[in-house]
Order: sequence, then structure tokens, then C-alpha cells
Amino acid sequence: MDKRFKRTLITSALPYANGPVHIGHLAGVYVPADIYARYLRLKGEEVLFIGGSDEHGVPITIKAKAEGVTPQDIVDRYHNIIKASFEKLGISFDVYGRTTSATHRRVASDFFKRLYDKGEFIEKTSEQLYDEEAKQFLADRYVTGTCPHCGNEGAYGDQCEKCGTSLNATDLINPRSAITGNVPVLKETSHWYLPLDKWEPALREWILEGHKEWKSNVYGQCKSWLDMGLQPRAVSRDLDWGIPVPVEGAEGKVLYVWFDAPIGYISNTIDCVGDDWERWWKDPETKMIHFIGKDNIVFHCIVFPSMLMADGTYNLPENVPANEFLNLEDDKISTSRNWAVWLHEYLEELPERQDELRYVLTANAPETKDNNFTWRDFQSRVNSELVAVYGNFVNRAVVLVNKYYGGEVPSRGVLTAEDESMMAEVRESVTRLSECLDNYKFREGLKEAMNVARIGNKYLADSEPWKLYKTDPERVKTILNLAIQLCAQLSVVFEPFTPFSSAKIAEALGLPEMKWSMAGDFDLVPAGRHIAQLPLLFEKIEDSVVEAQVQKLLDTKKANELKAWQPESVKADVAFDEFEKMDIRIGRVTDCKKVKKSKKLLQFSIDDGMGGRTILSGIAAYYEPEELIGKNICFVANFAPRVMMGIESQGMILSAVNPDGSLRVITPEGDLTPGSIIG
Ligand code: B3M
Ligand code: ZN
Repeated sequence: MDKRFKRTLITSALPYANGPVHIGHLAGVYVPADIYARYLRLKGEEVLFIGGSDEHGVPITIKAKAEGVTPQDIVDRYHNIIKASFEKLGISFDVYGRTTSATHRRVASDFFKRLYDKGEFIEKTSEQLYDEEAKQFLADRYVTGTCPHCGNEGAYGDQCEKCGTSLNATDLINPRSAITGNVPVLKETSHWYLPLDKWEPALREWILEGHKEWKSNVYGQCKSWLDMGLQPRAVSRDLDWGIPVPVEGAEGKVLYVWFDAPIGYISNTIDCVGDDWERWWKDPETKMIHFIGKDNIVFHCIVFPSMLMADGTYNLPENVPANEFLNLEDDKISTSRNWAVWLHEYLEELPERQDELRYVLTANAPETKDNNFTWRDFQSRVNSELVAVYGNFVNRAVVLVNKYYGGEVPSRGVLTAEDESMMAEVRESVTRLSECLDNYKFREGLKEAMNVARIGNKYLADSEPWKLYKTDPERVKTILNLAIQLCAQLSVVFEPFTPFSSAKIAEALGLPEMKWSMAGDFDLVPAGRHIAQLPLLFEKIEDSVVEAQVQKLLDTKKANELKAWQPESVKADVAFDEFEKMDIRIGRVTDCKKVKKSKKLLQFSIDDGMGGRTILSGIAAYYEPEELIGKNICFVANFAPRVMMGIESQGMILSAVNPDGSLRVITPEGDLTPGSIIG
């Protein structure tokens, strides 16, 4: 470890307790964090690995409302599912807490109060969106609308998930209440703001000058935030679910979920180690590492550090190795569309296959770019890597020792040049592996671990002990002794990645406590030790298993497509005078081209019979622009103009959606003059 540090505090993002965790969460955050924690522990370092559920915030109250239960019911349900499934996957948290705990409420409240007393907040009154029917301010996800940056019509009041931009609810075009569907009004309310701009110079110095070694995706995002200039950020909300703002006169206001959630790392530390917690958070010899997904970068690199600096007594994170996203079968993972492989379901449907999932998610980890999980790839990696390389080597070595020596590890004679070169290769691979793990390159590290197994397979294949057994039995003893030593090392180098199989090998070989220093050491299992037969380390994934999982996803897709045709998608009746407010007309496309930097938008020049206009439409995925030139289309002429990608769109072109989600523009039958009124 870097000489400046004596111990490591590892945090992993606190998942929202409004649903179970899926493979995207695992690949992005929890599997890499666990690999790192296990690796440091093997090296004998002092480590604390913090996890927990994030139980506040609007997504939870929305879910509770939809189900007619309390937010507490929701978080109790999912906290338990999440906690149990992490445990079963072998995610080795030292503590898995929750933000509705009494400790957290006290710690978060005190944190706010301390900053408040120091004068670190600005109190500001501003106009916020308000739903008059629900009698409620619409914070964050309580409001949806069109993203002013990319034109996504399903953007939330806190973020556009399409382009990743972080938003204020009042930035949205055509905002709608997620509670009633009403158009919100503006109403005054006051909140506390953390002046991020005050911390901007310190953040610039700390990240842009001091942490050039951070992953380029993380560093780049921080730089672009800092270059845009930071604004004060509200840290309270008008909601009834959360930690009350501990200030007189703040009734009905709670801490913003992104203010209290990262403090959850501190509260969970306190629940884990009690009074010793300050050593983990304030001693400069403690290194803090945040494992998160890319959508959380700004909160962990800008907002939380500003909170910590405002307090002034805490360490800042030493690194934030955020990952990109994992897709599933070429489609974005989505909770609302049920497009995911849920961990708790996986554990039930593929029992005792934890290492297989951990392996594939690491081999495929979205470390530098978004990546894709497919069940076919899962099958092929398990069968051709875990089974055919790692499992095959260990099983062969153990079987041969049982066959020739009744399970007693043979003693070793003089080593040959082949033995020496095999041992050297292993040690080189282990060195590279350590380097990878030290630098958060888990994917590459896993390749090196697998390389050690490959070296073993090659060694057995080249030396052919089964052929030599009759002619040179002494030589066979040496070969199999070394092969068993290599099995012992494999259990160590694979422990961070696939701990369940490592434990099996260690038990069969009678290994003492595992240590990282055992990797590269060929004197781990003494000659004469009796080793047990090993159950198969990994079994092949049969086609039927993969087909069942693919079918499950196809069923999901079908169910999603059908939803559009279900009675609940039919909208409420509209009176004639309401309908009459719409000015729908025929237009002729005089020009059509792609909008630069947008995958979705086409820019139309329309002859509308009134001098012409420009309209943007999100159908670029379904047409080549030239196909549409000269066509007659239908458009809403009095749709309020809006600016997307810097271009004003003056209307809306009508199109229909197919069951597979594809869009087709509506073209009129017969010849009609541009400007003709439809009605
Ligand atoms: N719950 C967001 C998320 O799950 C949030 C992370 C909190 S970490 C302090 O992506
Ligand atoms: Zn957007």
C-alpha cells in the first residue's frame, strides 16, 4: 500500500430500497468493491467495507403510494431482500446498515446542524413547482417533463436518465406532476443551499491538480462540472419522508436524500466500530475509496466532498473508481420495464452458482465503457473458462494424486528447466495481477488469475505425467507436487473473485488461513499430506438453463409491448371543446436532416401553408431523412414551441408506435394542400 496510508475504508453506493438489486448494480459497484476488500484483507491490511440501503428519497414514496402502503413498508421489504441477496453472493461487507436507523438519523441531523451553526448554508426563497390538487411541492422525481438538453420527454426533476444531465425541476419543459399528471404551478418556498461555488477552487485543486490518476471517465466528468461552474445546491426538500431539517421553523422540510445518503457511510461505520469511527474518517492515514456507478460521480466527487470540507474535520476520498453501465441483451437495464436479471431471482434459479455470476460480471465489467451481459456469453465464459480452464486444472491435479498416490501429496525431487520456467511464469502473472488490483483494474486482473490456471494446464499437458508414470515415477512425483502447489495458489489468487470455489480448494488441500503472499509460493502443501477428493469445482451451464433465462426475458419484452394495448393505457374522455383547442394540420416535408449530436432527433422543414416552420421529431432511429422529403405529414400547429439541442421546434409531428416500440409518421390518404386543417 501507498506509504502514506495505514488502512482503507471502502464504501459502496447505498442502493435505493425501492427495489431489489440487479446485475447492473453488481457489475458496476458491489462485485468490484468486494474484490478490492477481499484482496486487501488477503494482503493483511486493515480494511472496513461499508454497505447499506438508501431508504429516503422520492422513488420510495412514489412506490409506496402506488402500492397503497407506507414508505417504511417499502424500505423494510427491499432492505431485507437486498441484504440477504448480497450476503448470499458473498459480498463481504463489514456492516450493511440502513438510513432509517436511529444512528443515521442522529448522525445526519447533527451533520446538518454543525454546518448550519458554522454558517455554511445559504437560506433562499424561490419559486418551486407545486401540485395544487395533491397540495404538495414537486421535488425531484415527483415531476417529469422534457429534458432541455436532449429532448427526452421522460426526464425527471432531478436528472435526465437519457443524457445523464443533472437537472432542477424548474428546468423541465412541459413539466407534469408524477402524482396527478397535472401541470404544476409555481409557488414560493424557502430552502437551505450548500454553496458549492465556495468550494470550487478547493475542488479544482484537489481533483484536477491532485488526482490526475483517477479513471478518465471520473476525472473527465469532474472537470466538465467544474468547468461549467458550480452553483449553490438545495439540501432540503418539502416532503414528509426523510430526516427532518433540525432547525426551528423548518416544519414539513426534510434533508435532501443526497445530503443524508452519503452521511450513511459515516453512520454505518459508527454502527460497525462504535467510538473507533473517527480513526476511519478523520485520521489522514486512512485511505477512503468510494465504489459507485457513473450516475453518482457528481455526488461523490463534488457534493459530498464539499460537505466534508464545509465540516472541515474529515478526510476526502483518495479515489472514486466509478464504473460505466452494464446493458442486458443489448438493451438498457430498466427497473420499470423489468428488464434486468435480479440477484435474488438468480440465486434461486441458479442455486450454488454465485462464483459463476461473480466471474462473468467481472470478466465483462463496464470499467471503461458501457458493456453488455448476454446469457449466451454467460454460458460460454462459464463453460470455456471456469469449467475448461480453472476447474479442469484443479480437478485433474487432485484426481491424479488420488489415482497414483491414494491422495497423499508426493514429495518433490530435483526441478527441471521446465519446472523453473513454469514457476517463473506464475510469479510474473501474480505480480501483474497485484498491480491490476492495486489500480482497480479488476477485469484485467481476472485475466491474470485465469492465466495462472492456463499455465497449470499447459504444464500438465506438456509434461504428460500419465505417460511418464510407468517409465519415470520420480519425475511424476515432482510434477504432481508442483501441480498441487499451483492449485493452492489458485485458491488464493481467485479468492477475491470467486471465493466459494477458493474455500472448497483450501479445505480439500488443508490450507491454513489464506494470504496473498502465498501466491507464487510453491511450498504451501507439505508432501505426505492427505488431500480429499474434490467435488467438481464448476459445472457446465446447459443450453436448457440459458434458454429458460432468454425465454424469461422474451416474455418480459412481450408483456411490455402488450401494456400499450391494455385498457389502462386508454386515456380519460376529452370534451369536444378540449379537443377543439388542438390545431392539427397537414404539412409537406420540404427538407429533413439529422440533428448534430442527437441520435434521436430529425429536423424537418415543413411547408405549412403559412410560410413554413421548423419541427424536431424524435424518430431518427426509424427513418433515413431523405425518405421523408416530399411526404405529407400531420402535425400539431399550436404545440407550444420548445428548444432542443439549441433549435426551436415549432410544433409536433404525429406518429404512431408499433408493438415493438418503432415509430411511423402518419401520412394522409389522397392529395391534400399544406395547411389543411384536420378535425
Ligand atoms: N441511492 C443512488 C443509486 O442507487 C443512491 C446512491 C447513494 S450513495 C450515498 O444509484
Ligand atoms: Zn437529457
